[in-house]
Amino acid sequence: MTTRPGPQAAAEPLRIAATFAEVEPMVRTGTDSNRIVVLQGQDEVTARAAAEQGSRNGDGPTPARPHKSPWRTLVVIPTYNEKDNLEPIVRAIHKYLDTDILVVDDGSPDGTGNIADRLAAADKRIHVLHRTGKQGLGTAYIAGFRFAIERAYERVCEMDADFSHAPWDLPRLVFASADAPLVIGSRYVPGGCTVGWELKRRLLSRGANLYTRTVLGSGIKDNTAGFRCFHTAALAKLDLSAVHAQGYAFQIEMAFRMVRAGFRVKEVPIHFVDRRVGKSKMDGKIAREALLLVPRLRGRVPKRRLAD
Ligand SMILES: Nc1nc2c(ncn2[C@@H]2O[C@H](COP(=O)(O)OP(=O)(O)O)[C@@H](O)[C@H]2O)c(=O)[nH]1
Ligand SMILES: [Mg+2]
Repeated sequence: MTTRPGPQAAAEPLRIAATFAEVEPMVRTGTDSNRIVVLQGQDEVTARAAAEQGSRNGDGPTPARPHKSPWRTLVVIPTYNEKDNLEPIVRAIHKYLDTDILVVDDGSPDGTGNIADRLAAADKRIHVLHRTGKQGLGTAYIAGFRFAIERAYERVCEMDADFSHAPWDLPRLVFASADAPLVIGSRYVPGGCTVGWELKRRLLSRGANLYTRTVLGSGIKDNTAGFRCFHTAALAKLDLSAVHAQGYAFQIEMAFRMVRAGFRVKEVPIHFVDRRVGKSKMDGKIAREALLLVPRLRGRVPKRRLAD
């Protein structure tokens, strides 16, 4: 399903959920997560007032204070030319979740790396990894995963810099990870959708997922999604040096490796919104990599149970 937010959607009243667990059935049955105030221990009057204020400011249903993750969590944000997005997304994340953040910048010509350094100098929860030249999303995430494993984080999340992934959905993913080593913010389960993408991009994403589902048969509905939360302990058991994909096929490959290793994968619905500013790095080369790699994964990825 693809929808555009109409005037009615904006006028919908805020709904209250006592916990993140209560949010999920609401979103599955059609409530936009930006209309839900999650108490998770905060008192209702204060929480509602903060969320209403946040919604008026265009920041979504901000909590009165950021939610606390039950686990030591690192959010990895890969960046390439995201100078107008990086600081706003980092601030937005910290409104919703008290978490560490790692920016993996590939020497962005627009100076995103300098912005990341400035943010890191001002907040010890923010870290930066500078790499030389554009090396692809996949290798950026692998570097982020290794950073998380080495520093004993319990959860590592993937998130784009461009506001396609809503900051209010990040704590949903983290809380949903209680019983699943991989949680995917999914556009293709009931309650999920894309907003604002042109037909060509919609068909490409739908086609890639139909193709992947048919070839791999792993049961995952949104294989290319880049909004995820992993248990670091599960990643540490995988052979990360064996991961082939460099571009977006990386997302397909990681999900498949988790399934083959016997880890539970859970999809929670999200509304994916087209990027606010800047340009997509999606190109023909990235699509071709996925087309060629997917059939090979069946032979390459070991079917060896690593889950307890
Ligand atoms: N470090 C790094 N980040 C990248 C690279 N390619 C894309 N990104 C980042 O990955 C995220 C997703 O890319 P984007 O262009 O928005 O892809 P789209 O949402 O599929 O159109 C954004 O935060 C990009 O800045 C890369 O080669 N290296
Ligand atoms: Mg994007």
